[in-house]
Amino acid sequence: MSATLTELISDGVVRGACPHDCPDTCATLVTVADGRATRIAGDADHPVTQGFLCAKVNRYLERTYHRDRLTRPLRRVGPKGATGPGQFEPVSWDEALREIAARLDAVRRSPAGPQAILPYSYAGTMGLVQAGSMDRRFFHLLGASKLDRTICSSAGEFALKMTIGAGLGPDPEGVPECDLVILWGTNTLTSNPHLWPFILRARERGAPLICIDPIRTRTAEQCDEWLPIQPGTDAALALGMMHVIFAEGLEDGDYLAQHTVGADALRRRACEYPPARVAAITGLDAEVIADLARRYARARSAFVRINYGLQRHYGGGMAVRTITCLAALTGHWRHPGGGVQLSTSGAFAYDYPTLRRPDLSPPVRTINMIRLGEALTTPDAGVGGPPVQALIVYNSNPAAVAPDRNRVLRGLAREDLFTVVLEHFQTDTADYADYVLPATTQLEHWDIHFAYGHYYATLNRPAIAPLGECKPNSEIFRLLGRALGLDDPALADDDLTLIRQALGSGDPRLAGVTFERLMRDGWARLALPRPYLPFRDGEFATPSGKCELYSERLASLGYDPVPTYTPPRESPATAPALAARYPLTLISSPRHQFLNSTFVNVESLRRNAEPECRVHPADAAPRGITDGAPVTIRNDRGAFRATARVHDGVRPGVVWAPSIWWGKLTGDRQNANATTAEWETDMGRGPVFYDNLVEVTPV
Ligand SMILES: Nc1nc2c(c(=O)[nH]1)N[C@H]1C(S)=C(S)[C@@H](COP(=O)(O)OP(=O)(O)OC[C@H]3O[C@@H](n4cnc5c(=O)[nH]c(N)nc54)[C@H](O)[C@@H]3O)O[C@H]1N2
Ligand SMILES: Nc1nc2c(c(=O)[nH]1)N[C@H]1C(S)=C(S)[C@@H](COP(=O)(O)OP(=O)(O)OC[C@H]3O[C@@H](n4cnc5c(=O)[nH]c(N)nc54)[C@H](O)[C@@H]3O)O[C@H]1N2
Ligand SMILES: [Mo]
Repeated sequence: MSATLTELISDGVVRGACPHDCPDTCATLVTVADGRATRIAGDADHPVTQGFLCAKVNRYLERTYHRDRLTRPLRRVGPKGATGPGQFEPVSWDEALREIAARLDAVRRSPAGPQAILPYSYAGTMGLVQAGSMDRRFFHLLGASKLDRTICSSAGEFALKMTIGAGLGPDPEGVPECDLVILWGTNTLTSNPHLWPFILRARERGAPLICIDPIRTRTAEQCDEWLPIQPGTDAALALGMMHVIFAEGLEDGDYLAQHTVGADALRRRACEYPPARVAAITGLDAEVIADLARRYARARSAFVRINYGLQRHYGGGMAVRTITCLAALTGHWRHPGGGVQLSTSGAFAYDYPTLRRPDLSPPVRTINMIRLGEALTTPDAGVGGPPVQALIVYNSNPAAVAPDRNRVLRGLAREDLFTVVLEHFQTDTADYADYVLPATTQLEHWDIHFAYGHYYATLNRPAIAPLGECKPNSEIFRLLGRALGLDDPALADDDLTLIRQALGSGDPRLAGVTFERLMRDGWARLALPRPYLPFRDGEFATPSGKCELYSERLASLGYDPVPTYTPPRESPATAPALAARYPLTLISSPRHQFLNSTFVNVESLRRNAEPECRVHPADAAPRGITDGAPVTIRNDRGAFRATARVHDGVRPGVVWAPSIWWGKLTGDRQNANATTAEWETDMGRGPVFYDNLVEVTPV
């Protein structure tokens, strides 16, 4: 593989893809001189990237050439979890691979068997080569436990599947033509900034911008209206809107009749949610709710962007399902920009089965990644079968990002757990590793990307040679496979072969999206109209072919088949006894300058920053919290410290701690996940990071 890799690297401008977990998946241009990357920029010709990168990825070279980059394999010599010099010693790749293989082989051959080995990965890179092919083949052939990768989007994905059949939504390129924008549980300017220019064009043509968020984020500040909803109550708001729409005959009867099933059942359900009741649940005025419903229904083409904020609560799945039904009620799917967008990834018909080869796996148990703490601290891993004895982490930093952090750390600290971490940096997780293996960054390896906020495929070409002894994940798994004596030909495919396999599904949406074209242009639009209106004529990807307002499948799975409001687990209204001790809801959504826990160690992005917590003046005063004072945020699961920012840009009763800090880079070595729970959402087994009651006290 390295032969093709080096042959294709040369000075000049190299086309790539931003690897990060973000809807925008930008097309990048990396300038290389004397083998060193000197500049990274967004491709001005790409219709969504439009020539700019975000605050973080503009610093990608600083991150890549960071003095702390891991460049050699390391073996632990100090105690688990400690940090600093003398913790690890360098070893050769040969030694590291041999020793890791011997340990994994011993687990595999023990009575516990290969299921005692657990992979742990998420979306440090979203590329299919480095995050969804050779890794999977390796673990399947090993017979390791499977990981349910739920930590971000599974509640909403499941809800979309049950309602519209797939992760499809309005094309951003149609957004300028919409006449109303609702940013619902999303901080667009921080987490999806390349959507913003399209929204501004809609506003220039007269579309008002409404933001529904308990926090007055930088996005809410830029909108025309901010509706500070009580967290976790979005489904109730959507049902209240439906109530008004049906009661006033504002629905699109034609679209309902032709392209939905269950309109009558939904109408009956909506009857149960008059604005006065919804006002009591959501904390918004009844008139505001009715007015929102009327403006939404009277719009010809309203663009609703839901993102992940409203999914991080117990009722997150139902919330996504319910809001998604609004667009069918009003027929907004008919027009450019109209509809509800959560994801566009369902259009990327790459050949996932060939990449991942699920057929190579014996029947094994599955462990939900958001229950890592339980999996590592329970004899049967919480699901039955052997305890987890070996953990292989890549593309993720669970010691910082997983819920119930203290339990996760207790698990990672187990002396009898063998842990390998593939990383760029010595993260909180890497501090618990027995071996740390240095991985390449996006500048140093091949990959191919889908997107979840637009309809363009992107190729990533390596711009520079791997730093030091770094290797791509794909290569590390090939080498580990060889060291373990796994000789299946599936482990022999090189990275370019994997890319060609991804493109080889034969699906018409990939027509013309060829390797050669991607090599030339860097990116290509899927073979879809521009803008793409996925449900203009119905054609939903559900069993009925319609938008399933009533879902047989949900009924058979034991769910309410009709959209409903599922309250949060932890809120003053639903858990009054708990709220008497912990009255505030903590939202730990992304900090503008970080990408989950990535970039936290990049100095220019952390300059002068410290963990912060926004508290409303009405909550601060009775607690004696003053602006700038250190506070402790706690509940029964744990505690962390932050500096209070007393600020009216948050709903009273809600506090905001922008995240996700590395524990080791804070004063108390903690972060917001000390307080979050391992509960699963109503659907999709997703996390409930923001369904989290706490108390805040001055230190
Ligand atoms: N800069 C930056 N960009 C990112 C990321 C990052 O860490 N940093 N992370 C990336 C990833 S992995 C993801 S999943 C996305 C996430 O990005 P978003 O989907 O935007 O999700 P969040 O930031 O989790 O939440 C968005 C907003 O939802 C609000 N919110 C919380 N609870 C509720 C609720 O119950 N109802 C409503 N209406 N709003 C609520 C929060 O206050 C927050 O402002 O962003 C991606 N982009
Ligand atoms: N409290 C709280 N917790 C949250 C969230 C929240 O909003 N609040 N958000 C949740 C969400 S939405 C998500 S998606 C998860 C994200 O959780 P993770 O997917 O774990 O994301 P990151 O924290 O960015 O960690 C990714 C790691 O992968 C590494 N990496 C990147 N590229 C490569 C590569 O090519 N090879 C290897 N080996 N490593 C690589 C990076 O260096 C980084 O340390 O966190 C979740 N946790
Ligand atoms: Mo995410």
